[in-house]
Amino acid sequence: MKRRTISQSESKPRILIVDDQPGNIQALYHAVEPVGDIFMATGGEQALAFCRNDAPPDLILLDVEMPDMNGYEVCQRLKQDHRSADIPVIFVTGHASADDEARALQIGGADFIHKPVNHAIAHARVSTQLTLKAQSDLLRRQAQEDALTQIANRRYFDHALRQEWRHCQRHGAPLSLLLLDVDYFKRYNDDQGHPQGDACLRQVASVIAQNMGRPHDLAARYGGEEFVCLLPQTTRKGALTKAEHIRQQIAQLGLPHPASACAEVVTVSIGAATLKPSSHDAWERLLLLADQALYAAKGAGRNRVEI
Ligand code: GH3
Ligand code: MG
Ligand code: MG
Ligand code: MG
Ligand code: MG
Repeated sequence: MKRRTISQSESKPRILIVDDQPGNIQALYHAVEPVGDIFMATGGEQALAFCRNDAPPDLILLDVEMPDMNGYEVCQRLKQDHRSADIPVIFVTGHASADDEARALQIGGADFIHKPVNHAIAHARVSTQLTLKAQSDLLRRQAQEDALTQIANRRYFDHALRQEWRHCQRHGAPLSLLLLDVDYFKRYNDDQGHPQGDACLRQVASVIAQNMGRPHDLAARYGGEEFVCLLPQTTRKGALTKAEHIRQQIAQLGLPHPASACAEVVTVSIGAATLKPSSHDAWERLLLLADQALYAAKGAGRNRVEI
């Protein structure tokens, strides 16, 4: 899953048909074309490559006998890669013994369609798998996304922080973190009302998310009116520049906040921290340093960045 954007658009499901014979692809195409957008691959390698791109399919119809790589191997490789492990695979095969079927299910296949393809059966089996996939996508999104702002939630951030800590440690790269807190937000709510407070948080979140420029940058709602940015392979200088840019853009939204004691508009204070992860150190320290910097930013008058 891409970390930056968790929400998928509500577009038609994408179905990948994999078969070395164009005639077979055609037969399946007519059966499943009403339920999704259809893509085709004529070999295993091509199918694997398609599943690694930015818009992987929601379902794969997979031939077993193919010259470059048989369907079982394709399925196994899909299931081993976290980018494609959740894509349901329906095997399409001409001569499946009970052993073949058992093997296909054991390696993670979701279902079977027999050749020659019966349109009604193919349509029904594909529809069932697409419904299950949509339900599991929705559950995963709800587990990872903050409902108010639609950026990543605290649970997802905690997971990503541990992962990026290990990744930066392996690569000897710096890891930066920004903690952002809206200034005098209790007064904002008291003054403008809670619904307006919610709208404000959405706009602040949107600015923060738009500033996540690299694929592994992550913006999350840390809780209440606090946000966090995880910036892998980012130096102290880079983190400061990013934080200052975000701070300015939020002030420039110009959301009126007459009750604020530090500005006329909604502002944030930001604590930044950078560490080179090592086995002698713990990821918790990155959060601690950023929290201390945030506390310093608040103490120094708010609407500022400290590191
Ligand atoms: P400071 O500048 O020191 O950060 O002051 P503050 O008022 O922002 O800090 P405080 O922690 O006292 O208040 C945070 C407020 O954020 C209180 C709470 O009602 C509000 N808040 C937290 N979550 C939400 C939310 O989801 N929606 C709205 N509208 N308000 C929220
Ligand atoms: Mg074949
Ligand atoms: Mg706070
Ligand atoms: Mg507070
Ligand atoms: Mg606050």
